[in-house]
Amino acid sequence: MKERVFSGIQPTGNIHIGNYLAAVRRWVELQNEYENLFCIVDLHAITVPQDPSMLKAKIRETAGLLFAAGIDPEKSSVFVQSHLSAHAELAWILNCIIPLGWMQRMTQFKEKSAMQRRTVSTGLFDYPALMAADILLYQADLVPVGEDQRQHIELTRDAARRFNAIYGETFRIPEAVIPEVGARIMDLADPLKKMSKSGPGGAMAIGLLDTPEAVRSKIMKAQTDSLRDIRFDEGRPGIHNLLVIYELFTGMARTAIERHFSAKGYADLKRELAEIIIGNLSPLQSHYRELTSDPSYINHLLTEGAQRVRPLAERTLSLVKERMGLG
Ligand code: AQP
Repeated sequence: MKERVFSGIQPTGNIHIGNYLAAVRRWVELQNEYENLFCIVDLHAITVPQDPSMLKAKIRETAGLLFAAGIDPEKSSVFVQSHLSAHAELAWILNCIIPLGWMQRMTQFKEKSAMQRRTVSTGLFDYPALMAADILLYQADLVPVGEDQRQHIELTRDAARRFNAIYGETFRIPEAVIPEVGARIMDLADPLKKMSKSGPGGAMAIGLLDTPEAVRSKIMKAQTDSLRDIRFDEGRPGIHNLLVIYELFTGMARTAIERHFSAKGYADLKRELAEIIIGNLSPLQSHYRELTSDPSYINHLLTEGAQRVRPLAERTLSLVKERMGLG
């Protein structure tokens, strides 16, 4: 039996190179080794306001980009969260066993609610319980994510242990798989914040569908510092971020990168990096255009994905209900 991988992505904004390098590209690499489930988490997306027609389009765009990046529908099930009501049902059940104090510690909610103030929804607060439901529903072993999701996965593990302790062994305890390099690609305008699809820095995130001109313009405007030497130094977040992106796209060793740029300046690094990103995104973009030329094809793959995972979700949900005496 292969171990099971589960991960999700929100259909919000434009998928960026942070999502790609820390999550999507690694999902592609794991495909042969594991059983894979990748979920487009539209119920998470609506924790902040979304335009309905835009959301529908972004769900298809996200799916198209996953397939274009190399997710193989023969090896991986890609599906939409709202196609399976079991996610919301299990989230409600988990709400009833997760202590409020655990949820109040979640830093992502604190950061996001501070930005939204009065418009903040109860759903945004409850986001981690829904994420726990997503993962536990499929009895996932491994959850490959970026660094920003570490705390949510800890909460998922705690919720599963608590449920198992109260009602008997029900959930497998999942493990986060977080890359050593590139787990947190930073925003180009503010390298102290993570690159984000929907956050305030969204305009300076490099989208997988960005044109070469847009990539060049964003990279050339990226914040650096007033020093000159080009080396990996976490104390210099702007230049460090650009070097990490360079490292991940080229696969070069850090020493080789530093040697390569030893007699060059920031403008050279930015110019080269922009061309490397463009070169990496170009085949993905062509593949995306081919895949989406017939819009019904993506819908078909998503329907098939949901059909494949439904029995797994239903099995867990009925076990949970049985254990709790529901129904
Ligand atoms: N900057 C990042 N660097 C590395 N990994 C990242 N991830 C997100 N941002 C970075 C990882 O990508 C996967 C999908 O996450 P998401 O859909 O939540 O993406 P987002 O860019 O974070 O999108 P939003 O809409 O701006 O959402 P918030 O602000 O809620 O996170 C995950 O594995 C994530 O870790």
